[in-house]
Amino acid sequence: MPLLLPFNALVFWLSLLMVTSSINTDKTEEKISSCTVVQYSAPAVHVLQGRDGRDGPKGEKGEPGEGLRGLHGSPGKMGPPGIKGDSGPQGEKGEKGECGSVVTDDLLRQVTALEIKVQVLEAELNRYKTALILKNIKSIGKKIFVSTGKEDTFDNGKSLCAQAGSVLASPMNEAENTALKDLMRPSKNAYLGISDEQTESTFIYLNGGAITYTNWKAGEPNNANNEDCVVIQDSGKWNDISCSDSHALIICELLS
Ligand code: MFB
Ligand code: CA
Repeated sequence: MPLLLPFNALVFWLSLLMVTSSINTDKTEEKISSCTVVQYSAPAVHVLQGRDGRDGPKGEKGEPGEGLRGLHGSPGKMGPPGIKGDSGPQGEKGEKGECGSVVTDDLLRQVTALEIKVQVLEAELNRYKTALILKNIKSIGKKIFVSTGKEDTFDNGKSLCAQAGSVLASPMNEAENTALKDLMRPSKNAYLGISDEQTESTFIYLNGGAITYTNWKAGEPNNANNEDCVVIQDSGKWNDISCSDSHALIICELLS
């Protein structure tokens, strides 16, 4: 029984103490040889080996151990761009630039004068445009129809319009046809930029393209006496007439 062991030990030591204290230590050697040796043997107590006890309470967590150094891992993902570095050292001086224009006070005065002239011209142009619109101009879509106020032959009319960088008017839809009709008053007829001079009965524009819009008067074109040119009448209807034997109002068209 575990409790006996310490008790036995106590008895042993007390016994030993008693014996040693009863011995006079003056004659040390003689005494030692005559020491009564107390052979202590614990009563023969047959102590049975106990079973292992239950596990004790879990100990505190130990310090982390140092495992074996792992193998070198593969490179990780590209990290975010670093913060902007400091400015580098100043670069070398560049090549001399081309000579810039010197803006002098005189140049500024000239520019200002030109700006004033442009403004005057724009105002004058607008006045003429207003006058012409009231008298001889019709703007329709991308076209501007300008009446010369003159009556002439087909060929002379082509030349007159060409002098102003324009061509004889050719309405390509009802809106343009109506604008021409309104512009030609009080004339009775105005030449169009259309004819079948090249191929009888095949009417084409002056640029050679086949016509895409017509507004023939009933019974026309009748090619009476070989009529190869076309006029718009004050009704807005079309008629084929002679290109040279007749005179009609000349109306030109400009692309705006
Ligand atoms: C015809 C016409 C012809 C001439 C003639 C005076 O119509 O087709 O071109 O204008 O009138 C009736
Ligand atoms: Ca005719």
